[in-house]
Amino acid sequence: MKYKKSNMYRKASLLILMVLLFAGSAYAQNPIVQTYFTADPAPMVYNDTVFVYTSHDEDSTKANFFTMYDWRCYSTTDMVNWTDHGAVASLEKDLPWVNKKNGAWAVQCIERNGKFYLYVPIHGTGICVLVADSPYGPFIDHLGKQLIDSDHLWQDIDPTVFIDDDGQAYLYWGNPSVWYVKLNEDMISYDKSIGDNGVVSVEMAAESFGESVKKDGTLGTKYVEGPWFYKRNNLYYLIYAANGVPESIGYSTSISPTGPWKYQGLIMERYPKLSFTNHSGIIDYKGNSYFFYHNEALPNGGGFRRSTCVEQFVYNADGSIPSIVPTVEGVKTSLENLNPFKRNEAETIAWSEGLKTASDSKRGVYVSQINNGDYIKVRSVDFAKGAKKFEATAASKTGGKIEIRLGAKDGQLIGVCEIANTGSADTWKTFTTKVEKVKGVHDLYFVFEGNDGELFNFDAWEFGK
Ligand code: FUB
Repeated sequence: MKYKKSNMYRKASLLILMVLLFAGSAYAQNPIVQTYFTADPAPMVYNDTVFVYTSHDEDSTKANFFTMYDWRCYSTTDMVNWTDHGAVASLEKDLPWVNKKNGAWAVQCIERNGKFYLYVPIHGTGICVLVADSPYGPFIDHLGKQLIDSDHLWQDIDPTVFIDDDGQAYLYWGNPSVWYVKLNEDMISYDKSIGDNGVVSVEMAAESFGESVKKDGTLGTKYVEGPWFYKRNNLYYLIYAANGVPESIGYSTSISPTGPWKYQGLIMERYPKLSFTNHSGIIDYKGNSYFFYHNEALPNGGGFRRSTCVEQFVYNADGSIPSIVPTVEGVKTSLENLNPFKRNEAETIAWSEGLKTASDSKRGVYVSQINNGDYIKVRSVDFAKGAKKFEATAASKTGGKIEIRLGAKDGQLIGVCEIANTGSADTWKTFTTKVEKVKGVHDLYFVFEGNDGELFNFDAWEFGK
């Protein structure tokens, strides 16, 4: 009886936990991108902005395996509204010498002296590096060949890069072991005098990466793939996918950038709706710490259709990382309010349903595939002493409407902006409407209305006083 009761309580608490973790919620913030399947998040803080570079799982998976052609970029300054910068590099366009058009796996970008270095693994081919003058690209392949081509082929994936205080940069990578090189200052070559022609193989010891028993009964370590290398308060951290498939996230620390590493335990365990892989990145931003990972929770999601998520956390006093639980709610509080009295990109989104984004060379990225009932939520918009009018830049073959609402998809309606037929889906015009005077901070909803089919493309919006 006692057992039954406690079992019942356990089941009930588990159910409540599941509902809290994964039920659709008005406050859903995870995954942070709903327009595409994005995996392997690699955050970068630059100029007071967080950029997240992601790999990209295609909507339609080929041969029941990873189907990945390009790498995408998103940015935020408030940790809840994310601006889509589109695909910043692709195998087809930027690495034409690579024979395969699939295999654009986990990426990381880093800035050095005003240049941006994008380390991209191509599954089965090695790791390349592309260089740009801006975090948005265009990223150029100056080498025309792999940076890392160590004959580990399948294993040469998941690069992570870090520049130490003394200026020495390190590139770690690997599945199912870890290797590193010491990058030269140009960031596109490395010191060949150490290890095996420059490539150092990290000793995969149980005290460094935790002990695990393999399927064949032999002993190995918990390390699988997806390393993320950084330093905080003079301690070096290597976090990584651990524990076999489905993957958990574990971590090790060292007082030196090249080890020896000491296994510290798991950060994120396996949970339902996480995919069979997990891949993480950690940053400190505006005094807070954030843990990025991926799940498979979007509609039609799966192991090969994953989605980037983020959770805020607090380091323990001794620098250890607490156990982090994946949530739907994600980051609870916006770090700053959004100013509606300037041009805002329509692709700056806290949450959306039914949409995609597209881009062209003149407009950049815009919101596309808008159908009746789709919507965009933008969080923490500060209308200050009041907005009186609204304008939207859109292009349409048919026309439609934008309902402007506050607080919820069916919240207070403050105005309706009619989008007329502009002649084509890339003929852009600005449409204006009066709105009920709004004051203070609100979550803003754009709810799209119209006939069947695609209504219009939406590039930007702005309120007026
Ligand atoms: O996204 C493809 C692969 O899945 C990554 O390289 C691994 O880290 C795993 O997330």
